[in-house]
Amino acid sequence: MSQQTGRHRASSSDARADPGPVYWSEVGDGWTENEVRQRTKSRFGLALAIGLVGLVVVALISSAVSGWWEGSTPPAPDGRADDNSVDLYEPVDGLPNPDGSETSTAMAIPSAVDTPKPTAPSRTTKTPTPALPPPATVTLVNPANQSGTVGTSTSLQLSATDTRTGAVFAFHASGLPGGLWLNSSNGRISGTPSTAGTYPVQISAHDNFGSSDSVSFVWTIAPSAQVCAAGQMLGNPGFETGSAAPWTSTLGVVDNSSPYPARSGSWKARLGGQGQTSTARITQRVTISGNCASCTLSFWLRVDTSETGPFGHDKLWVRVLNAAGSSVLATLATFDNTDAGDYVIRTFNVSSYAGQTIRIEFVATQDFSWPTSFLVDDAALDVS
Ligand SMILES: [Ca+2]
Ligand SMILES: [Ca+2]
Repeated sequence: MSQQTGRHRASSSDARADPGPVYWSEVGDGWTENEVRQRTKSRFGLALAIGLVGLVVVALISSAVSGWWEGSTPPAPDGRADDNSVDLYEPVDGLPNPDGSETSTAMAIPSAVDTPKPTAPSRTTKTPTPALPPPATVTLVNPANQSGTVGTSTSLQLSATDTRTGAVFAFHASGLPGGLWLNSSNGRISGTPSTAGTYPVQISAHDNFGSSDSVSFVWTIAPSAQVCAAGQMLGNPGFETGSAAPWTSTLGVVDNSSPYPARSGSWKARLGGQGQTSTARITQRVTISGNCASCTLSFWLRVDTSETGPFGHDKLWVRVLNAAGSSVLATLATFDNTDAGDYVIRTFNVSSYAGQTIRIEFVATQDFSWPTSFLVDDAALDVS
């Protein structure tokens, strides 16, 4: 049940005036009926204090007002209970209204003066903030290390994914081997490598949302496939120039002296024969063609010696050194004074050095007495 309260509009100083209509709030102005009554009595007390004009009149007002309030629990004047309106109510008091339109009936002033109570403003629905699109994350697939060959066309397709749909990628690359280029739109690297080498490559993919990813890999480009240039690779193989080049030797190795015969022509390499402690050497650097299936080193060797015993005192080594001559890759053979005899061809398979630059070396040592001469002639490095 709604609480009904009222407020009196009449001026207490106008003792003879009709108190006028009463605003009858059916709901919610915070006054209880008793409070209204109490306020009315206070007004009555105030009128008593200031009004010596006439106790009778005051009493009449008091009587009228209190008479109305006392025991009066009128229905909603407009007959619409609990409609949350404010009604004007003219109590039956027999006094003229302030505007002279005294009515002595208990009729409610029609609800034409009803003023609907303002309703609480409805809570407006907050416009939802549009959801942020999901973050875009680019993942660029690492193509792993690549290899290629100079002169041989190649291609590599880059691939990227994005967490957002509708991504459009732009690819970039740095450090590509010469001769290769990247199509930044479709991510395809293609071309023909021009220079052998090892290339650290960095690639990246950028999407249209501002995200990117990058990866690195190594692209190794091998020299162009070589064809074996068949033939004999050594220069001045029979020493007939009368000097060492392109061999490199210690002094006096290239020799045409007698009684040490050449195997062919007039010249040969003579290592040792001094009869005192010494070392003689002759080497030649040579590059063996790649892709040669067969590589054979050969030379003719004659050993003349003054040694007579069964022991090797004076020696000859035939070796393969690296290009710089700083390390021994292989010792092909070792001879000594016990191998004394006329020219015999000696052959060695050096196919494992195809495609490399090596040094062929003959080196001989002598002990302190009884000389031994190692005569080398008609050397050859045949490849095919
Ligand atoms: Ca010769
Ligand atoms: Ca000796």
